[in-house]
Amino acid sequence: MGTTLVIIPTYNEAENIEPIVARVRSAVPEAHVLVADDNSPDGTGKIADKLAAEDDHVQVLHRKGKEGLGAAYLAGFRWGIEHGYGVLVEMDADGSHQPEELPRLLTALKNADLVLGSRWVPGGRVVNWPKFREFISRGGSTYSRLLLDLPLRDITGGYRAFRRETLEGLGMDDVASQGYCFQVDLAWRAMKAGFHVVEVPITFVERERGDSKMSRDILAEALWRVTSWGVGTRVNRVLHRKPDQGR
Ligand SMILES: Nc1nc2c(ncn2[C@@H]2O[C@H](COP(=O)(O)OP(=O)(O)OP(=O)(O)O)[C@@H](O)[C@H]2O)c(=O)[nH]1
Ligand SMILES: [Mg+2]
Repeated sequence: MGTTLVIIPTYNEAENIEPIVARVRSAVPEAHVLVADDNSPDGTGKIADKLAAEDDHVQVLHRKGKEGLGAAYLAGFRWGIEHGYGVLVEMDADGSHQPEELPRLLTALKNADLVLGSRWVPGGRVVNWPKFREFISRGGSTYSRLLLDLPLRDITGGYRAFRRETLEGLGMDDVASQGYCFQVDLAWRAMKAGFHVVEVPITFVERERGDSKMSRDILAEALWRVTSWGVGTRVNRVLHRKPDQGR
């Protein structure tokens, strides 16, 4: 499948970046790491530079300012594809996505085009997550599943492994979603493009250090985009229905 690049987007993760990179390096020593930092005011980018100077498997993509998770991942994916990586992994910096589970995702990718680390399939779980977060997350996945007709349980999760061909084939160039809905967008595009998407159970651990970037705006973006995609698809289906269909 080629070399794996683990992309870790960061915004103010100074306390988390060093331990997470160390865990990735020891869990999957052959993988490379790309930290995609949005010029974090807390100096995360400088710490990442230090890690990169000490380890040739670690690189840093410095971006000019906070532009959202989606934009950081798209830049990271493009960087990875340009540099010839065969597998591109999404992973949060805050320890919620355990690097020790990455070998299982990579094994599953041998028979898939995209692997989703999933909290909501049998064997998946969340640790220390407040009930309201679980409610929002499960609700978001259920809503997206029903509206977009997706046979997936965890559509908003951000622990994923893509084959490069999947990213090249799902039409990255016009992705505008930024927050959680970026994850829904990519999963939906991959399914629509006919790729084989597989869910692997993970144990998602609530962040212990640093601040959440979750916001009302991010939730609102997900809600309106998913709703408009779902409604748009249904309207299109009705408009383009042939006379003998729908009976
Ligand atoms: N580069 C970049 N990274 C971001 C941005 N927003 C969030 N991130 C990173 O994306 C990952 C996920 O963000 P979190 O704040 O952990 O979001 P969350 O997991 O929903 O929130 P918590 O449950 O509180 O952890 C973390 O590694 C963040 O540092 C951004 O605008 N730019
Ligand atoms: Mg988090």
